[in-house]
Amino acid sequence: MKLQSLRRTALGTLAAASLVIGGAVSGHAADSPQPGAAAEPVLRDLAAAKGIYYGTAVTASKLNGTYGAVVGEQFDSITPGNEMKWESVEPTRGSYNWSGADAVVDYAEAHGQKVRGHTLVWHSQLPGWVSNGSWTADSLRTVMNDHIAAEAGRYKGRIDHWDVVNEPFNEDGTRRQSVFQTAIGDSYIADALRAARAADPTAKLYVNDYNVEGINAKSTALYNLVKSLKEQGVPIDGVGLQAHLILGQVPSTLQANIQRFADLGVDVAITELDIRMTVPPTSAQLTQQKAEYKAVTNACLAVARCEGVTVWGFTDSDSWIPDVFEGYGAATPYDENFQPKPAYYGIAEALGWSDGGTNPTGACAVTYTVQNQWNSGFTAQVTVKNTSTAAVNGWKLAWSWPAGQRVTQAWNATVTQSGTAVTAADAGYNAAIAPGATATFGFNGSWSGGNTAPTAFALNGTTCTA
Ligand code: 9MR
Repeated sequence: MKLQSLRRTALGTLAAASLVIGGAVSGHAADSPQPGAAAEPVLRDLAAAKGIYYGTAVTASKLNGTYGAVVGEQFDSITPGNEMKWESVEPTRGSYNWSGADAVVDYAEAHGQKVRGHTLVWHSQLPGWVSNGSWTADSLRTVMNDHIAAEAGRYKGRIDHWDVVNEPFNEDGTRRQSVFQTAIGDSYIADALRAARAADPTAKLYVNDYNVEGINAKSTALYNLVKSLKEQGVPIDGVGLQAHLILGQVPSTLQANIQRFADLGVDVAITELDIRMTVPPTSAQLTQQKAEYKAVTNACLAVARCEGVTVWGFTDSDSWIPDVFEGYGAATPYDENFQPKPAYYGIAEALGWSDGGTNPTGACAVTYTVQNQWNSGFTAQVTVKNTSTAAVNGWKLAWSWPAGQRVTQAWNATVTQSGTAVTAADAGYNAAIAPGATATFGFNGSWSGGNTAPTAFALNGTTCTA
């Protein structure tokens, strides 16, 4: 809360952002910004200046400490990851538990954020009394409408966007055979939208789905649904493209797809963006992920009716990916220690941020020297040279270990490691590197089996010559 009030002043924005970025790492000297240091980007402010929002899914119980501070600082929309789902709020018929959902809405209001309500009607995370009930069309429609009236009604006027219906389609564009589809039939979507409009007339009502980011059979089915709902006068305001993407597979038709929905007269949002990769990530993968986060953000910015982007968890420590896709992870813009990854800077760059001369061309050279090595440990020195013509003001140098080494102690930089991915951040007093100048830091590490040197380094998200 303190951070939030701080960020409302020009100086406060810089101070608070640095505090959050540095705050995860003990003793990061950048807690007080250095004179002349480039401001770390603040995604919510950058997004607002571009006319969109930038959001994240959150876990209500984590909204404190560094996690809560980053959410408040960086995002202007939040989506409860699980707390508004049917099984969470109405585990038995007519008896409600609003604690998690209330916490998210209260947090958003305290931090000047929008709320994306998620989700009213979905086949998954549905309590057994609904999914296993024996229903007629009328009896399930009543239950569904009552649920919508209770939940959307409780938060009336406080929710900006509702994912009213989630994931109604199969991959081939046929309707998913959920309990709602089988008991009520095709009309359940229109019924749900009408009930949501009645319960909360000011919330924008969305239908949300995955694998509908590019133009394909599923997104075309969604397109035809929206078209027909519009023709029938059913209240539908927007389409949510979840965007659970795989590195290297951002659909080339993303922008065209957003545009065709916009042309139907509805808004569009990217609602659950993450870009997963095999773990541990290499610095080349993280650099590619940066480009892909940037591309997705740019696709939204390119279409006037794209309202905003929500990442599905902002930190790798709060992502569903590792639990569901074995061998995959690193899908979000911050690492597990709340350190911004190159992806974060990719988003910021799409939103118009530039680091005011912080190595815009990525021209840098790194010398890595093992100075001393013993049976299980070693000491290394790293020198980063700014080979560009612009000053570097604040730096992070990333690399990944080829042989599973671990950094145990560092000097002249704050070093964090997640899996084999290492980030060395300037120590404050050495944040500025003039053109042609260098910064040097060192560390002790442990090794076993082999101690081969890293092959690639990236300075502030762009690759250096090694
Ligand atoms: O992030 C959610 C995770 O914590 C839950 O375990 C999971 C259960 O299905 O749901 C996740 O969120 C999903 C979202 O509600 C709808 N789109 C897919 C998301 C990832 O599974």
